[in-house]
Parts: sequence; C-alpha cells; structure tokens
Amino acid sequence: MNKTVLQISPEVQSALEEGRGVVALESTIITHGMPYPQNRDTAQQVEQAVRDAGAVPATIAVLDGQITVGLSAEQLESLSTTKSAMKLSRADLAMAVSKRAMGSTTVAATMIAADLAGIRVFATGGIGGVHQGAEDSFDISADLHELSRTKVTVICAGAKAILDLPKTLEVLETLGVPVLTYQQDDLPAFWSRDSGIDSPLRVDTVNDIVEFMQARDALNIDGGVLIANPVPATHEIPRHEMATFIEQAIQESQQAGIKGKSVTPWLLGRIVELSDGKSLICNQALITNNARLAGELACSL
Ligand code: PSU
Ligand code: MN
Repeated sequence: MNKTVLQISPEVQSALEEGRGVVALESTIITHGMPYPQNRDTAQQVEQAVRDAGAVPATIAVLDGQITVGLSAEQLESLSTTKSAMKLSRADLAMAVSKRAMGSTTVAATMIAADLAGIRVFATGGIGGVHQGAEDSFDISADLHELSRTKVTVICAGAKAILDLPKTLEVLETLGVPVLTYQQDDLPAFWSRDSGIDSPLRVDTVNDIVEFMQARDALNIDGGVLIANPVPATHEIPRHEMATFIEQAIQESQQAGIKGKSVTPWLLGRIVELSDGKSLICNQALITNNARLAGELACSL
C-alpha cells in the first residue's frame, strides 16, 4: 500500500497503535444523505456518541485524492457544504484518488478504507441493497458484495427501507454475509423497528458479537459481519406510516427517470419532504444509536 494515499489523523493513529477502540464512520450520508446543516450536526453527534462509548471516531472521506481517516472540524464542515463531492464506491474510489478529487465514501468504500487502516468496526445508518424493481433495473448496491469480501463489522439499522428487503436478505445469504439483529427476532427496517421479516440470526449483548467475530476468525472465514440495530422506540416511525411515503417517492423517482447513484439520495430527500422532516430526525437518531453500539463493540474487541 502506498502510504501517501492513506492519511490517518494523529488521534486515530495513536488509538490504533495503543489498541484502543476505533470506529469508522462513512461520509456519503454527509454529502448525499442529509441536507445542510443537519448533515454536519449529525456527523458531530455521531462522533460524540462514539467518544461517549469510550472509542475514537474515524470519519472517512477522500480529500484532494487522499483517503482521509479521521476528519478535523474544518474538513467536516467543508464536506457538509460542498456540492461537488463524488459519491464513491469500490468501482470509483481509485478515480477520486488518481484525479486528486473530493469524494465521500459509501458503505462499500468506507469498508475498503477502514480495512486498509486496520479498523474493524464501522457504524452507518442503513446499508444499500436490492432496489424495488431490481428484476428490471438490476439496481443492487455494491455494499452487498463488499460485505461479502471485506473483514469489517458494520452496524446499521437494517437495509434502507426504500429497498426490497426480502430480496436484499436473499442476496446477503447467497453471498454468505451473516445478519445479526441486536436484541430482537424481527429484522429492523431502518426508520421502523420491525420489517415483518425474521432476522437470520440474533445477538443480545456486545459480548455475543465479540464471540461471533472471534469464532469467524478461528474458522478463517473472510468478509464482513452485518449487525442490525433497531432504531430506538422513542424515534421510530411505524412501518405502515413509512410505507405510503416510500411508495409515493419511488413512483415519482421512476416518473422523473432517476437512475444509478442518484436513486438513493433522491428517494431519501423526497421522503424527508413527504414526512415533514420526521424521517430526517429518525435517521439522525438511528445512526447515533448505531455509533454508540459500535463504540461499545470497538472497546470490547
Ligand atoms: N445510511 C444513511 N443514509 C445514507 C447512506 C447510509 O442513513 O445516505 C448511504 C451509504 O453510504 C450507503 C449508500 O452505502 O447510502 C447506498 O447507496 P446506493 O444505494 O447507491 O448503493
Ligand atoms: Mn445502485
């Protein structure tokens, strides 16, 4: 690895050297997932939640072609306000590096960077997955393949509920990605605690997760682990309430011809409008909740 491409902040570097807990955080939610200033405020809250749990946050983005692990307050602010950041996944991460561009990392690209830096725990809001209508569009997020090959444990609130959740779960199973739901049997659905689908696996404590990861190490099984952590009950929006917004947003996106990388940001933005801002507040709460659990896990490892 050419070390000049990877820029690890001094705080994250010393935490890694001392074997303290470090949690990777993504940046596409900052540039493409939320409006300003909620994106910046959420990024700060999420970092604070990691610290409150006793770990060190490492928000990851590409700045001037450098994969930057651990952002300063100024770097976070400029990422929050820019309109020109590339949304990076496995396929285009190297283009941002070679062109010395600015880019935010999705779940897939953040996993790659976390792995390069030696970070094993990563918190996000919701992973990408199989889109509704994928049988025609073939739109399946690269997050799923990344989970199957890169050894990082990703804590999310489930796959984003704009997706086809049963198909997403099937692809994860085919790829051999374990899905462990935290403290309940039902798979969470991002803004909602329940999806109506049984989770393949369940864990009840942080120690359960640690032991599962250790067992995978002992078996020499490659790839990531997905932890689904339900949104706190105080902030959830019930599934039936979200269903109308999701359906309307998807219909409008198809009429507007939204395709490719724009689909997820477009839908999330439209759902914030349709829900009168409620989905945004919920999204902030669930990612902060995931950061807390990730912080606890990183400290226990
Ligand atoms: N979680 C959120 N909001 C987001 C994302 C996750 O609460 O915007 C981002 C992640 O970076 C994820 C991406 O990888 O959405 C999925 O994009 P796509 O469906 O285009 O693969
Ligand atoms: Mn896609």
